[in-house]
Amino acid sequence: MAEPYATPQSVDLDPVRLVEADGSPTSETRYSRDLPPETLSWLYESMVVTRDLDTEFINLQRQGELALYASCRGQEAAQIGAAACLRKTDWLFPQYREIGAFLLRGITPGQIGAVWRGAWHGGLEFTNHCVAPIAIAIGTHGLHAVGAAMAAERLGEDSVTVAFMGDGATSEGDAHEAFNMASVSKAPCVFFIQNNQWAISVPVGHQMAGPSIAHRAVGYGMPGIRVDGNDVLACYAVMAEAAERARHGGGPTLIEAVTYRMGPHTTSDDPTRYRSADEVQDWLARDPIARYRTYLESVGVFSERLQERVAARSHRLCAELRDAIVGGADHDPAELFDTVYAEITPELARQRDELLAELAKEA
Ligand SMILES: Cc1ncc(C[n+]2csc(CCOP(=O)(O)OP(=O)(O)O)c2C)c(N)n1
Ligand SMILES: [Mg+2]
Repeated sequence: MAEPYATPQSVDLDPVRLVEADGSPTSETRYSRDLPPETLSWLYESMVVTRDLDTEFINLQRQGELALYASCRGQEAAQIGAAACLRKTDWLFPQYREIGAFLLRGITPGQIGAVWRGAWHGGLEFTNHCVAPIAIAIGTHGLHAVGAAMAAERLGEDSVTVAFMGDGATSEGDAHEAFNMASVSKAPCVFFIQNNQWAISVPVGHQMAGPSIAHRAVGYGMPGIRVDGNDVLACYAVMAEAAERARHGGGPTLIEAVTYRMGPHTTSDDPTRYRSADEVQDWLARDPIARYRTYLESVGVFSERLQERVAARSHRLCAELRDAIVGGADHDPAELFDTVYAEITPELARQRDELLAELAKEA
């Protein structure tokens, strides 16, 4: 007789929400809003600092200091909520837009800036903070996250891995291999899909025929959950639950954080060519930071002192970024070849020598 299959999961289309767009608490009871005041303020600080640094990145790109930048404006709650409840030893596998998560891990603005300036090879320092280098090749890093989770388990570690992926990434074959592999091997991995409604100019509705991204989890036999990605407390609670399950042998979870990319895809994109001003306005009214600030005011956690502290940190980090980028020394391009393999191959050595010879001619 065939093995019995797992009982199908059901997925609620209504996202988990703890704070309404107007800042008032919802009637949700499965998840808790009760975090210590210091944690509540820290989440706020992290979101605002992320947004301010994001703006500085855009300014630097406009001033010709960076070729390209992908803004995370609008997605601060999703990223901060998801990353803040994890342990520092849990590995993050980012796509490229996760500035908030990078900052939470202690990656410096200059280190993030070097990646966007193309001055360093993909942010190798990120790995010192248990963050994999960014994955521009869409969808590939889901598999890395699953492999790392399976390895951690075999080594007897109780860490989890989190793959941050976009809605568009879930249209890639690699993502589905990752979902399946994670599920059948019960890997301690969480797929955190930021559904920001767009994959460059392709709306999410053109990418799948199913009811939601979270529903895809059903076919793979893992829990799928939709969460309001503009609600930092809901993202925190849902990720905390999924990470806990993964850490204790319960296998992977697919979380769909429903959010919005407020800016263009990257600084090279003009979104007015494919989306309406009304749509953008509609989402601006659901701004994750304004909503959370109103909530903090209502529970007596917001203060002038908090605001001043946040502004001072933003100022310091933006200055740090600017100092690192403008007139900052570039890394030695020869290093590009040193970290591909433990020992350089003859072909890479040939390419390195060719590059150095060309650079010497230019000097
Ligand atoms: C394998 C691959 N195909 C195509 C691209 C070009 N590309 C870059 S970003 C992107 C859209 C990704 O959308 P999504 O996963 O929703 O992430 P978002 O940019 O919205 O955060 C595409 C198609 C790529 N980088 N890699
Ligand atoms: Mg997207």
